[in-house]
Amino acid sequence: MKTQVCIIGGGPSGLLLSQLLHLKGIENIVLERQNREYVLTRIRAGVLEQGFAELLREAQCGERMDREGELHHGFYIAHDGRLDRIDLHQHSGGRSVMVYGQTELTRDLYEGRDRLKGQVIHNAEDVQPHDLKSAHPYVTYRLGDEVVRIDCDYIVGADGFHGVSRRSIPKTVLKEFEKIYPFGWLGVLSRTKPVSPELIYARHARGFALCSLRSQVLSRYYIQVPLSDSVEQWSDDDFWVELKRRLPDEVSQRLVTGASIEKSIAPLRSFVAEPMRYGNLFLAGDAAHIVPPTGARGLNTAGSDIYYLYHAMVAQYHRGDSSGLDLYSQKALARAWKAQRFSWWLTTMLHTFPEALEYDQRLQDTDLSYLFSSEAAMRSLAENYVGLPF
Ligand code: RFL
Ligand code: PHB
Repeated sequence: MKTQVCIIGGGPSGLLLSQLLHLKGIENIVLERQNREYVLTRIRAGVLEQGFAELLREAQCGERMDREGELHHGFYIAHDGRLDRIDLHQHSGGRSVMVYGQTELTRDLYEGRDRLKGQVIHNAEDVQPHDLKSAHPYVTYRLGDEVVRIDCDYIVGADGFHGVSRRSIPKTVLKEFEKIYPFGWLGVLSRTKPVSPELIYARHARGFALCSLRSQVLSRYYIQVPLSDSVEQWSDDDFWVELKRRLPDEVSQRLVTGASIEKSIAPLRSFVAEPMRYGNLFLAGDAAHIVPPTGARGLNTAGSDIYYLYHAMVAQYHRGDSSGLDLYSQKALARAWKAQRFSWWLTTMLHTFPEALEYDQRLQDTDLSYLFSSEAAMRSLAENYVGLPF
């Protein structure tokens, strides 16, 4: 087979790029290891920045998001038994975020691909990029007993943190930066009315908690747990009891509990791989960088990679201008590192660290009290949370 751009990974990054390129007449094929149902059962992100939402609209996949998603102008930080609100709208010059689940937007992107008759190949096994440094790279994969080869101009590695793309860059070229946190998030999805119309990030001596939502009838809650915990150890009842303990009384008293419809633990990790281009392979999204979910940056940073890559490829194919592709790694990394900094800062301020010095705890207290005493600090938080410009 032959195409212009071969995209490895049919998660949100790969699908969004595929859809955008297709709309500009650039041929592409997406190779996804899993089947569609599997991809659509992963419950992940919930908060989209405006730039991401605009990109979805440009991809002609934003209609349901605009109908069913919720615009949020602020969120709360709970600490010391009280609730303080961050007014995103006020502190970011009128911007806001969209609460719309990653599962839903991935479904919308698949429907977009179907509508345009885009090529998404599921159950592609042993996907392998080849000849990355040549002008004629290619990708091989296996479907059952058949090995297929796709010749292309460019390969995009949008295959997430555990994908094959990053691993095909020689170790002598790739530099990896990593920070592993000594805890994870236990997440529960439940068909209950959310405890608050806006998100609540809670700092508590027993550990961090987050009250989020997917809609006014679907709640998403998280609590910080030790890395040694397993999901099986946590009954629904145990989860609700622990969550309530970490919330101010006024919130826990109105918390509606119910059966979990999904429960999972995600370890918290920061990771960046540099460079994001090797020859004619371009990494995008979680394949190149991941953040702890505290700042809601992961999917949004994947979105900014796609924005840069999409515009760079259009410039290359439509005008023969390769400057965007040449600058891709530099531009995408500059923004990704800012997301790293923000996620690290928010994670550090709001979580309980097992071996923390009393000194560190005092600094956390001071960080919070400074935040709520300073317009400038709140502006900085809001600016990062709604998304830095592309
Ligand atoms: P994905 O979603 O991991 O998709 C990669 C796809 O590639 C496929 N794949 C392969 N295909 C072919 N061959 C191979 N060898 C392959 N290896 C892998 C996989 O099957 C998969 O379908 O990466 P992508 O597209 O870059 O998207 C990134 C986002 O998924 C991620 O950044 C976010 O979910 C992070 N995140 C959040 N981000 C936000 O912006 N806002 C949030 O509120 C937010 N909350 C979260 C989150 C992530 C979480 N977890 C579980 C890590 C909350 C949580 C709990
Ligand atoms: C979520 O709803 O899953 C969510 C929201 C905000 C975050 C992380 C996760 O910071």
